[in-house]
Amino acid sequence: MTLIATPRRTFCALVATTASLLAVAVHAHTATPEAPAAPQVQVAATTAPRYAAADIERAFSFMDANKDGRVSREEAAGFRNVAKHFSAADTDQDHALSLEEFESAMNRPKTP
Ligand SMILES: [Ca+2]
Ligand SMILES: [Ca+2]
Repeated sequence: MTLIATPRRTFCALVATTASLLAVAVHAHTATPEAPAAPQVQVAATTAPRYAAADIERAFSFMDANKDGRVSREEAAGFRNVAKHFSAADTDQDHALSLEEFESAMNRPKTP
């Protein structure tokens, strides 16, 4: 009895195991569709001013040694980064930076 029953039981177990393996395989294959990519939430940080207006004004008046409301090239000379970008910041080409010019230069998005 046992000599006959044992192989059959083994066979049945093997079939059951194979079936469940197949089921798992099929399930794994069908149940994982490509999940749609989560929408990338663009943080508004790229458009928000990088410097607060108060900080801009403080820096501007610090550079504006003669307090005429403009930063001349001479006044900017002591500030390496400002001097370096002076021409680009001086959009009206009057050889002085207004607060508006300075502010827009400071908050201009960096281009690679
Ligand atoms: Ca000045
Ligand atoms: Ca100017």
